[in-house]
Amino acid sequence: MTATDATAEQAPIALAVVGHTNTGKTSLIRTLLRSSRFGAVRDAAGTTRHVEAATLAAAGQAVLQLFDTPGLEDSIALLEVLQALRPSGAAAGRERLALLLQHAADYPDFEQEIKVVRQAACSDALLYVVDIREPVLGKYRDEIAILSMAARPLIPVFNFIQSDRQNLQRWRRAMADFNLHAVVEFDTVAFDFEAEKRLYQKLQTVLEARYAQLQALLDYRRQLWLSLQRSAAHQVAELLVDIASYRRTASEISHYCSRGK
Ligand SMILES: Nc1nc2c(ncn2[C@@H]2O[C@H](COP(=O)(O)OP(=O)(O)O)[C@@H](O)[C@H]2O)c(=O)[nH]1
Ligand SMILES: [Mg+2]
Repeated sequence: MTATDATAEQAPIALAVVGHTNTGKTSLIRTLLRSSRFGAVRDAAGTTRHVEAATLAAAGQAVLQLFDTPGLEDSIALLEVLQALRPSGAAAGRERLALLLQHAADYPDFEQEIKVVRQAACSDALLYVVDIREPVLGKYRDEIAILSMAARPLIPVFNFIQSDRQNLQRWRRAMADFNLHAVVEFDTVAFDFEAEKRLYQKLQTVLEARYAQLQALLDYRRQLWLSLQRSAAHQVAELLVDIASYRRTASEISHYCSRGK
């Protein structure tokens, strides 16, 4: 291994969080950060307009850099544009994206989408967030076709999983058609650590060179989660003891009763 490889392996892993608008991309990052201050979350299209970054660290060492991106809005038209580009080499998808990025100024209608594909092209892996309440529409298939051109590992993250298990099966089958079998179920609202753990484990399988870094993050986050749970249990226990030991004298009660009449 060269010195450059060793340095590269220590660098944080860049993860682009991508997907259609309003699927919960910003919410996913907020959940991972345990912070409601990151970005803006709203039940409306186009809330995130620019790429924003956040870092997850283990014991002071930055491990993951999460890049929140605007929603892909018009993937059908963008895929047509990309397919009309005629690259000369064998790596057609990557070259098509490179051509689009080189000539970004010629495509003002795709300003948002170009921000997304630019980030995708310079990330180590992509988390493709899906609102599984939606049917598997052509525009979502086109999003995956575009993102695949970045030639980066892509992990679908199924969000809103509390809603409809049947749709989840449909989404699983659709992803399998794209050869995407390493998927994650992650409800950003009804969340537990198991989902976060699985996300890191899936990343370990697609980014093998980063296995140790991700394991350090997983172990660290598990400790954090356990201490959060312990302090929550402690507070609940204190509340129960306070309630159990609460006393009010009979004269006080009769005083309240007579005032209530
Ligand atoms: N019930 C539920 N609501 C969610 C979930 N994820 C996101 N939301 C809501 O969906 C809306 C869009 O989320 P946001 O994170 O802004 O989506 P983005 O446009 O992809 O960044 C917000 O109102 C969120 O509160 C989830 O897992 N469950
Ligand atoms: Mg957003």
